[in-house]
Amino acid sequence: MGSQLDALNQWVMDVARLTQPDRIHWCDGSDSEFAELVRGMEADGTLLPLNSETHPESWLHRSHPDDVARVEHLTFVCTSDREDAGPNNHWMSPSDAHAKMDALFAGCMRGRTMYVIPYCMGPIDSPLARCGVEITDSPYVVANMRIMTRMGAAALARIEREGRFVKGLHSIGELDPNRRFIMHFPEELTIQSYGSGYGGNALLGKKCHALRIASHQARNEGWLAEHMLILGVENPKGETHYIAAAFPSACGKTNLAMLIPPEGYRNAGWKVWTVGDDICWMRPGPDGRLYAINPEAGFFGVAPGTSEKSNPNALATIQRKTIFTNVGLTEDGQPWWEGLDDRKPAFDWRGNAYDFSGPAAHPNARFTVSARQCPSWSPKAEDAQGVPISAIVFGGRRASLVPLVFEARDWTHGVLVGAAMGSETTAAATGAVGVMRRDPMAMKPFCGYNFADYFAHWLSFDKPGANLPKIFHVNWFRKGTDGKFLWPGFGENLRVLEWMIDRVEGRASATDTPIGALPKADDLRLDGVALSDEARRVLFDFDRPGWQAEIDSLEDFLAEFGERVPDALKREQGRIAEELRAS
Ligand code: SAT
Ligand code: MN
Repeated sequence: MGSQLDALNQWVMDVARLTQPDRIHWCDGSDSEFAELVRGMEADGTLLPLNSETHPESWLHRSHPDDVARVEHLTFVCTSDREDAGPNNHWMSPSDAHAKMDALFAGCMRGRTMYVIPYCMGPIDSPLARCGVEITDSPYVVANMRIMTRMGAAALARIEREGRFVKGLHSIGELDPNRRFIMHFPEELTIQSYGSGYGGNALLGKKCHALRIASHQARNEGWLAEHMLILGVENPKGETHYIAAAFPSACGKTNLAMLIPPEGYRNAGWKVWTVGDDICWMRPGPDGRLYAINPEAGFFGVAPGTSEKSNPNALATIQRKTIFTNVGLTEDGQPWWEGLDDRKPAFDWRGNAYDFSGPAAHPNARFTVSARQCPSWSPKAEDAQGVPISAIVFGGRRASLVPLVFEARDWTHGVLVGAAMGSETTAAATGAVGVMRRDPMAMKPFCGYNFADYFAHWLSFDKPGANLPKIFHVNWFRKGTDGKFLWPGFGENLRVLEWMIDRVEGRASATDTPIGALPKADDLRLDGVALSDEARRVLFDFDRPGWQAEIDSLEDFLAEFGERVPDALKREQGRIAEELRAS
């Protein structure tokens, strides 16, 4: 024994030789270690303690103003064959990338402490969980990783047992956008990230490991690593269905995962349980169903827009022991963001006196908090075997064309529906906001290999013995002629989930169309929802000419991935195009 830890020790020593830290600290994940880290960060201003009466054990972190979101143009997948990364990724050869990163990392930790963070993605005893080690010079990253992952001694013990772990090396460097790269080496199970302290770039267990590297591992090992929330819907009979849903960043995954049923449903005994709000790892179980775990232990949620109305569970969750990043501040030291309430903040996210000229919180301001603090946290979220998934949902922000909900006719069609996902961009990544782009399965920024191979991998789950979930598509963001959202969203989304579960159970009606099975307004339980005539019409409408154009543009999109696109997917696209023309 010990040889695996020897490999880890050797790597840590190699990194130390390259980066030249003053000190090395192995993180054990203890409370006292966390307290010590926080003391240091309070002393140097990295963390500002918030009002301890309203927000005990909570802090504000103000990032560098140029370091507030993921940087997709600086994020690379470095496979030996460029084709394996695919047109969906920026690519660099592993040798070029290593040379570039070695030069950046050389001596970068001088005067700093190097932290070694063993972590486990998923319940520590779960066969679906996977381990990693992140080396970083940022105590802010350590504190966040402690909340977001199972970090410390137990993870180290599992690594010693298993041997295999993902190696992540991170330095904030100079926080210079011109010296910033997020590199992935899937063939080496390695991540190297330099020059950013922002969540998706720096908390390497999250998007870098649990999606980009894990998607590659999942393909080799026969499972799925997805950008999906997981929730349980419990009906008055006490039966719970679990649903996994993929939406692009900042499109309401956290809100849906923590949904509070409308009053009538609550009184009747409906409950929604949160299993995860961002990432889902799924694999087929012995009964052929897909079983899912949430590899994370916390939420890194978008603060702006979170309110008593939009997400009371999130608000309750972040009342204590929370790290806020880039929110505004009230006079008495409480965190504040647009959409929270009508108080006026005293300081903006940069720490300047608030002058009402723009938003006080950065639009991508975040909270980091342990999932266990969430009132709707599912007892099943810690289950080593995961939860069985009854339905998979795809969705995006689409102001027009796409109806509130429809159901794919089978798995292959569902994979095409996922591949066709489009959404307007958000502040979660740098770049223009509100531009429509294709974001297959909400994985455009996160799939660690060629999308064509990824689609083939999805299709491969449809085999004898499989008992796969039904696949649906939703659009909460359809707008009316007045430019306002037609669907009230939030808790009312449960009505759509109820229809899906009834479809799974064979109880609900829908009309077959070329794009899938579409409910009429009367097929959903809409009692008490104030919907305009326009909403009742448009949300359940199938716009044939609009869909013809959409499906034609899908053909062009698939063609971008060339010969590797599975024939079954092209045939499915062709079938729909044909049906749209014919009827
Ligand atoms: O990538 S993050 O984890 O920072 C959040 C997101 O964009 O989904
Ligand atoms: Mn996300």
